[in-house]
Amino acid sequence: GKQYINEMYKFSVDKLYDILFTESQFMRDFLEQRRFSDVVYHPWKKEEDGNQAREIMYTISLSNPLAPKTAMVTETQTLYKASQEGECYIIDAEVIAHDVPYHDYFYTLNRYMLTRVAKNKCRLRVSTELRYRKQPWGLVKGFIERNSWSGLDEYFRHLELELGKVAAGVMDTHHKS
Ligand code: YK8
Repeated sequence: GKQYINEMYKFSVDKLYDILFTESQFMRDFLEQRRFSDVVYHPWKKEEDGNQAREIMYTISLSNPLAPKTAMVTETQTLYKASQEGECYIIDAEVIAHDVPYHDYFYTLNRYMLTRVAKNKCRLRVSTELRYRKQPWGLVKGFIERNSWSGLDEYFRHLELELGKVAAGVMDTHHKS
């Protein structure tokens, strides 16, 4: 695995959750900048184990000569029941890129940990793992890893940059009073 973000922000943990995990203006703008299209959010649903899960679908555009120009992506997010409003949120996101070479071999698991530091201060940690459904041979594995890590590096560097621009109080939250 790899840790991509470990940052503090000067707003509440609930606001960070709203920014990243609701259909916020921030996310709309960010996904548009990354040229994600046809974004479809399915609602959160409670699972038997008490966690909540939802699916998000979108189309990404790629510039890799070996991949198609666009690919469909399914992102399944699980919000763990250990999460507590005002305190912490733990979300796993399993990301499957369809249509790309070797897509049936691997997927990406991103873990987001949002924690309260003070009333108007929070910390975000994001770590990532590549997971395999079938064991690829060495050459293919190297290929998958190189391409995935470079795409992930860029995505999270950009996300960190944009989050850094969010000032306290600029954005409105809607799930809180
Ligand atoms: C999420 C990991 C791999 C995939 C891609 C695969 C190419 C493979 C082709 C080779 C295109 C938003 C990535 C980067 C697409 C984007 C995914 C994002 C950034 C073998 C020839 C999408 C986080 C995320 C997770 C995994 C990323 C894919 O929120 O290289």
